[in-house]
Amino acid sequence: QQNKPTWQSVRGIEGLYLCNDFLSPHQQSHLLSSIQNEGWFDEGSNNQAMRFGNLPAWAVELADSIRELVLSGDHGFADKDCPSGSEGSCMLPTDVLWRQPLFDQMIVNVYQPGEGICAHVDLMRFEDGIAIVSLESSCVMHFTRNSVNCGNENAEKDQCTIKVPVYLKPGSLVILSGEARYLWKHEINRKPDVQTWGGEELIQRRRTSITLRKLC
Ligand code: AKG
Repeated sequence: QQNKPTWQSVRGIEGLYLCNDFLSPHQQSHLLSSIQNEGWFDEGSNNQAMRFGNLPAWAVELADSIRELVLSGDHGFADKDCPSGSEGSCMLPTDVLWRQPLFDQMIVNVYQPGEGICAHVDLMRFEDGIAIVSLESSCVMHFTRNSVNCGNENAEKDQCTIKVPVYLKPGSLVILSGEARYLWKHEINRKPDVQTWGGEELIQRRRTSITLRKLC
């Protein structure tokens, strides 16, 4: 029996929500076989697949379960911790939550040990409300933002940047909305010594992620 999924917000990053136990091990295997059956990665040289418009049935199912989870309202946050416009559902503004379809663009990324993704804010051609599902390997995703108090041009670059690590387990779901989506960059640097959590270096395996977005 799978525990009831629980949400966490990330201190200091408005609009970043993490559900660590979103998918059971069985659901994770089902997703991985669905991806494998698509044949996108049969040639070992491919590490990314992008789909626009109608998504495969398994991805629509995944999107439905994200909406259901956000709607279930069991987030445990005080209203003050939910962005305005989210009216009780907290993790996503109501207009995002009820748009149809919730997502019409998907990227599946496959990372070998040592591989990651550079710091970026997702393109403005995508609407607010982005979901990232992690599979196979844990990793640390870093979020960075320039400090608003850093107007002094002599200040060291490091002093100007706020960097927040977030631990992503296989089966976890991240929602980026509002500031987390528009003002914070996210990156995964899997070079040795960077992927540590609780003082321990993470064991790196192949990692697969599914990113779901909606075109403007
Ligand atoms: C992207 O494809 O833009 C991502 O940020 C992917 C993030 C991930 O792999 O977890």
